[in-house]
Amino acid sequence: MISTTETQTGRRRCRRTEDQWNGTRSKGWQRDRVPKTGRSGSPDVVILASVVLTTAELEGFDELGFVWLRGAFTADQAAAMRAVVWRELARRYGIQEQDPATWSPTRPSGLKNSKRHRVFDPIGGTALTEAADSLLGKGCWPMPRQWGPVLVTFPFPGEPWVLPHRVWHVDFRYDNRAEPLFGLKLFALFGDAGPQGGGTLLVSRSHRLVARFVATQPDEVRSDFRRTRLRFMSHDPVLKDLARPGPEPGRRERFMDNDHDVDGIAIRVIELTGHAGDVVLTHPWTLHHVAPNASMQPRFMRAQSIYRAAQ
Ligand SMILES: O=C(O)CCC(=O)C(=O)O
Repeated sequence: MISTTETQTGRRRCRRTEDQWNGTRSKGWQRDRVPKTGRSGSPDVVILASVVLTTAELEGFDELGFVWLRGAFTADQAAAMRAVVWRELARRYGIQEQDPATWSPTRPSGLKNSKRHRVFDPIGGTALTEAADSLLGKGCWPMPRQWGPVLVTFPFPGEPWVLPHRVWHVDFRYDNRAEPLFGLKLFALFGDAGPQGGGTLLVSRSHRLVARFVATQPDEVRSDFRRTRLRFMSHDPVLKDLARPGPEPGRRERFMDNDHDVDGIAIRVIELTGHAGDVVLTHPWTLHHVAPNASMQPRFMRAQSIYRAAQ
């Protein structure tokens, strides 16, 4: 768990402390929060006013590289967001919600009005704020001014779903220090996303692989984003295989139904399926990839990086 402390010089410091809470009763993302111990006498420990993530969730984030905030905003708020986006899709592309024949291009871009529309403000509500406080420390990260690109993926008619290979990536620099946690990547679903319905693909535990790999690289390599990405993806046979063009029989099952051992770290590809209003926070070094949509419905999401404030 992370709390904010004041140093003797008065500078704000964000640090991880031992767990002080045993919040457990789940009601959507909300939980009862009961302080177990209070060591306010210690100069390094400040009892937080509220903490949303349980110990298990924080441990899950450390282990797997992501945490789900189910129902971080409401279905009605998500519906209002989709309405704004459908209006802009109609204006820019002539796309009509009720007519799938008009759902082209598959990944419409440039949805600038929707991007800055205040209807998306609920993404930054209490659930997100408290979870990011738990992970980065209260007061240790600025709230983004908007929620990143509006990512719509329409179904690819008649095309089978295949596990992609080309651009497994992270969005944060490799020359960050691994500790303390230097940011979060947020994925906010504002429409339901079922299996093979365009949900982003993540490699669980990949943040640990990246951290281990970059620690072996000289500074001049780590500061070269492209070079480090290529070196990382080719440094192990499993990752090489993931980045190799498919489809091939069983590739999806191989990577998504089984763990793969990469020198003691068991990775697996998972799909971000969920409901409108769900938010996923990932470690900044969690490897991910855009996915095809083989369902009948568009996938609606926003994705944004959250950065730790400079200390
Ligand atoms: O649209 C998607 O699912 C992929 C998003 C992504 O790769 C990113 O935000 O970095």
